[in-house]
Amino acid sequence: MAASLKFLSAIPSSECFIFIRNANCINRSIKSKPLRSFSSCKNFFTEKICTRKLIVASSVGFAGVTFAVLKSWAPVWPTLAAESRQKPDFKPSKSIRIETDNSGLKLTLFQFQTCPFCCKVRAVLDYYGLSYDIVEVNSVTKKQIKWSNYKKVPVLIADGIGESGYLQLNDSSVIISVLESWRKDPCQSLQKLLECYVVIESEEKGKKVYEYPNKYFIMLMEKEDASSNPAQRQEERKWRKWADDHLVHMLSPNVYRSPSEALQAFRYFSEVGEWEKNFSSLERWIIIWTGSTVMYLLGKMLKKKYHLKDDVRESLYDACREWMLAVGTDRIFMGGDQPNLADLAVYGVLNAIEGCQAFQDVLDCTNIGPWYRAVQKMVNSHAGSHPLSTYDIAQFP
Ligand SMILES: N[C@@H](CCC(=O)N[C@@H](CS)C(=O)NCC(=O)O)C(=O)O
Repeated sequence: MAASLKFLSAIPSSECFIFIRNANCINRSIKSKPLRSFSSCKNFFTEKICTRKLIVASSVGFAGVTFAVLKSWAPVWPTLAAESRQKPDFKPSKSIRIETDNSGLKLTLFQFQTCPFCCKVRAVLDYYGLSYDIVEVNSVTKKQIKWSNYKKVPVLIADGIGESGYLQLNDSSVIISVLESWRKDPCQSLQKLLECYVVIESEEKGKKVYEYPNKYFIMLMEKEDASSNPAQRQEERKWRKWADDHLVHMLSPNVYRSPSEALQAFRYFSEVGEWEKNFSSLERWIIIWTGSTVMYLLGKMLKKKYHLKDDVRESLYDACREWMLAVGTDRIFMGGDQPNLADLAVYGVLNAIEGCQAFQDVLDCTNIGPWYRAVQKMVNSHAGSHPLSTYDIAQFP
């Protein structure tokens, strides 16, 4: 059983698409220290998937081959709950350098390449033209985030801050809101801004659940935000939440709609996630074939859970059309002439499946294509970079 569940966690990115939010929290307690107080989260599947029976049933047939792969990872398993606090020191798998970036920030993103939450964060970092390093987390061992009590990705590290010498930001929406708040007023320290994002810790069926009730809010402190009005900010928050709570749930049932699509999706994830760096050929082969089979079955379960239409594509199309209706025809982006955080969130989530058949179908059957390409252009050209003069470097970070 443990072996089966562990194996399932070896499915990079696919796990992102089966993100299921815990709804009713009990025994809530507010912690004002957001990030460091986390006790370790357990494996995503063990804490998120309600119908474990399906997972076990699906996995059992693959136990033999899985065991061979897992054997070498077994020593890592018990240490996932370790409370280590030393500064993370990992060789980046990629460094994104933007010449015009004079923010003074030294950022490192711990991520899975095709996780929609990580894609959202990258969209924002790229759009704002911030340089950053990427550490690709091995989703089997998660050894790159072993130093952290928070066991999900994305995690963003800002170096050179505070006693420990680094600041850890967890949760894609918190990361994005902190960066946006700082961008609006770079004189505020990231640390201070992060403290504004209270975490609510609760327990559900014996498991820890963390929520950040104000994660979609931008902290303006005493500053006035002349670039938007309250109605626009409310709209932005609403659609950022929609991207996390609705759009993201369309992905799994769609990319794993049929066995052949699931296989194609896994091959795509393997390619863009550079699995050949993390896995041997045999491991990759096993993960792709076993993972796509399991995810095909899970996709069916998620279709039911989120009440998707019989033809799951229709639900995905509906979501894209709903978004385009919200953007309307009078503006290029929801943010007007420039994408706002809602544009970047929706773009980021869809970007995670760009190489999948489902994405091609969305382009063919909805009117979202021109908007998507327009955001992509803005993101890739770092159109949201600050003019150099607006930074007061002396104040950083
Ligand atoms: N609310 C979080 C969700 C992050 C999340 O679920 N990440 C998945 C990958 S897509 C993960 O790290 N799963 C591993 C695990 O739970 O052990 C966010 O927005 O960052």
